[in-house]
Amino acid sequence: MQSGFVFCTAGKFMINLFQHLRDETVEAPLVQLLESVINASKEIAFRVRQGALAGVLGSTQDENIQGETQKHLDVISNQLLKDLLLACPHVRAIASEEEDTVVAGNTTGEFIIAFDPLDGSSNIDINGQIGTIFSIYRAQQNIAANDEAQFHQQGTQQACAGYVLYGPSTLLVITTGKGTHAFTLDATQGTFLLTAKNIQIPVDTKEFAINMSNQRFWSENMRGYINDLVLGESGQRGKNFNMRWNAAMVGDVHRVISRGGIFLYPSDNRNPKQPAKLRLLYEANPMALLIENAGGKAWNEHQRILDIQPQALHERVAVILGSENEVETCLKYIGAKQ
Ligand code: AFP
Repeated sequence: MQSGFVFCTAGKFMINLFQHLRDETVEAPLVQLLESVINASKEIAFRVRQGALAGVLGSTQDENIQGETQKHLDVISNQLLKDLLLACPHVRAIASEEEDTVVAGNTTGEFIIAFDPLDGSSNIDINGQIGTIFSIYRAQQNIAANDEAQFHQQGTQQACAGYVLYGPSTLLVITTGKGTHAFTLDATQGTFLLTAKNIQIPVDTKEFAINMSNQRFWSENMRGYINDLVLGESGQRGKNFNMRWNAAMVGDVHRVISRGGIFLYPSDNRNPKQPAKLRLLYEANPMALLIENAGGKAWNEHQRILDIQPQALHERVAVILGSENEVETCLKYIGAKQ
């Protein structure tokens, strides 16, 4: 393990991730598990930076269990995380967007981890934002390592959640329950350095993120809410809103965490078998914990995301998260009882 303070390229002494985790008195097994996630993400970041030179662009011939075509980088990222996590003695089981079922690890491991190895796959080939999202829970003693019931824990039980955003710089945003913090990868030293401590999301916003092309499939109430945002000063909201959409939750949530906003992926009636798009275990729950620990709010259309009792490994939920007052306004429009 490296020493806690690093002289970074900007010429300042900064706290590295592992010193920060020691300051937060995070237990050693969890720190070791996080080291595996970090090592995998640094490998992924390197390949992302190399792009076509690393031969990581393009699609495979395969589909994952969700019926989505896998990209080479999805498969590579999943394999890197899987190999490093299964080699960690503290991991009892893993669940991944790219794995049909739970993969058992060490039967005495204290933790389980769910992850989306490469969120925003459609951005890979256009050099856009992509990321890795993860969610860590304590393993349940009376349940077998390969039993998916290990993962049927509410989001409130997460011991740690985070994402690594592979953008112009590589960022780790993480919470172990004591605030949400951001670390920037100093590529010259291979070290994540603390660059934003105790992030606080503004309670109000004038920015929203939603895939507008789906509006004909939303509920009437959701259409009404978005319509009033679009009407701006001329509508009943009385202020103008701006719209942004990255098509990678990790990029959109990072913007919300950085400067406020509301991010929505509502339920829709495009496909009766799939009333929502985002996955509870490795997209909605970790993002909800990061958002709440930064002072924001994260709901589906009926309840707090972190209170949802998971029923299945790859289940999907509607997501409305971000600046507290705006999320509450949206929930009023759609008739959610808060
Ligand atoms: P992948 O996990 O398959 O890369 O999908 C990304 C995603 O689940 C999420 O990150 C985005 O918010 C959303 O899909 C984008 O969906 P649209 O295709 O509707 O823009």
